[in-house]
Amino acid sequence: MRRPNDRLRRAKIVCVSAGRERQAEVFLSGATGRRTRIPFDAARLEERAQTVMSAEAFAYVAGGAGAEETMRANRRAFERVSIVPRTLRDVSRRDSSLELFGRRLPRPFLLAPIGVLELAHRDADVAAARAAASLGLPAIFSSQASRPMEEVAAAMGEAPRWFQLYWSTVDELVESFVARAERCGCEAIVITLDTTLLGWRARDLELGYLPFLRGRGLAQYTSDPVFQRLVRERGRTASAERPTLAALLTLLELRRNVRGLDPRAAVQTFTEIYSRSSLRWDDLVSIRDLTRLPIILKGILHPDDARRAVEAGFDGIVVSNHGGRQLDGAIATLHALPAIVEEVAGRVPVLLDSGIRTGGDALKALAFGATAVLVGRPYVYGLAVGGEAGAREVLQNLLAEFDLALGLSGCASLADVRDMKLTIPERSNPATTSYSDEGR
Ligand code: FNR
Ligand code: LAC
Repeated sequence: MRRPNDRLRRAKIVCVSAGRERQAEVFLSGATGRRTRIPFDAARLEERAQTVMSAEAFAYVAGGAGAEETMRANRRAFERVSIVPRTLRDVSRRDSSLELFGRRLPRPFLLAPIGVLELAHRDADVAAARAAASLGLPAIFSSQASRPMEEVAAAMGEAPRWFQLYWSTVDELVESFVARAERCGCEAIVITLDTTLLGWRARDLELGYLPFLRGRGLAQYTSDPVFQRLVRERGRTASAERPTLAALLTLLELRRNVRGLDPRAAVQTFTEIYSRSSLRWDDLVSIRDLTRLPIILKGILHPDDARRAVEAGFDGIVVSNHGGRQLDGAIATLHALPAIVEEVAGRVPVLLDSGIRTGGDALKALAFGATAVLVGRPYVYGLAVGGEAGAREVLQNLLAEFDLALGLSGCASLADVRDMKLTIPERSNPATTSYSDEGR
C-alpha cells in the first residue's frame, strides 16, 4: 500500500530543480533549524571550498592562466549584460527542457569535464557523476579523470554521459579511449582543442605543483591496455641522482596513486603522449573512422573555426576558454558567442562554458544563442565541501535559480529566452537590452 507521504516524496524528486520547490525546501529546513553547509552565493562557495581543500588542490582548481585576465573577463562579460524583464506574461508553467543529440534533457545544463576531481573529494568522478545523474544532467567524463570511465559509468545507471578526449600523440590510445567510451554508453565525444599545450598557470607554478606528476588524474590512462603496454615497453626508470627527502615523498605519493605499473614510467609516458600540439583539422576528421557518435569540438572562440567545424561535419561546438586556464588574454566566452552563433546559423548546437555562476548567467548565454551551458568550478567546490550531496546541492540551486530567472524575466520556455534581444554593452555604454515580443 502506498504510504501517505509517498506522493510527496515522488513529487519532490520531480520538482527538485524547480525554483519554488527548492526555495520551499530550503526555507522549511531553515525553520526546523537545519541549514545547509553549501553556500548559495558562488563567491562564498569558493571561499568555503578553500577552507576544506589543500593549498595545492585549491590553487589547481581555482587558478587561471597568467594574470587571470580571461578568468575575470568571463565574469565581467556576464555582469555587464543586463536583462530587461517583461511582466504579465503567464509564467506559471515553465518548461526549459530540450532535445540534444537525440536525448531529452530536463534543463539546458551539463557538467563540464573536469580533471583530477580527487583534489576536491575522494569519491571524485563517481560522486560528481552520481550528482549529475540524480538530476538528469549529462556528465562529461574527463580524459584526466581520477576514476576510470568504466567505474563511473557503472555508478550512474542509465543517466546520460559523454566523454571528453584529449588527442594523444599515440593514435592507438585515441582509438582505445573512444572505444571504451562507446562501451561505457557515452552518447557523444567532446574533443577539447584548447589544451594541446598546458597554459601558464601562475598559482600552480608558484607551488611547483602539477597533479599529474604526482600520479593524480591519470585513471583513464593507467586503466587502459594500450597505455599499460606503452609503460611496460618503456621499462623501469631509475634515477642516477641521490633523491632528496621531498623526492622520496613524491615517489611515495606516486606509488599510492599509480598501482600496478611502475609509477615513474607511467608519469613519464603520460607527459610524453597525452596531447598532440601538432594537431590539425585533417587529423581531427579521422575520428569519423572510429565512431558514429556525435563529435563536439570544445574550445572554439573564433567564428572562422566554428564555420570550419561545421563544414568538416562536426556535430556541435562548445564556446569555451577553459575557464581562463589556458590562454590569458583570450576573449570572454559570452563576447565570442554572438558571432559564432551567427556563423553556425543553427546548423549544429552551440554550447558555452567559462564563468557560469548563476541562473541569470545561463539565461544570458541562452539569450545570445547558446543551446545549453556547461557548469564547471561550482560543482567542484560543492564536491569539496559536501561530496556527492554537496555537488548535487550546487547543481540543484543553479537549476532552481535558472527556473526562477526564466519566469522572472517573463519567459516560459527556451524559445522565449531566444527571443530576448540582449546586447553586449560598449565600455562607455551601460547595459542596454530590448526584448522583442515577436513569436509569442
Ligand atoms: C577543467 N576543464 C577541463 N576541460 C576539459 O576539456 N578537460 C579537462 O580535463 C578539464 N579539466 C579541468 C580541471 C579543472 C580543475 C578546471 C577548473 C577546469 C575546463 C572545464 O571543462 C570548463 O571549460 C571550465 O571549468 C569552465 O570554466 P568555469 O565555469 O569553471 O570557470
Ligand atoms: C586542466 C586540464 C586538465 O584544465 O584540462 O586542468
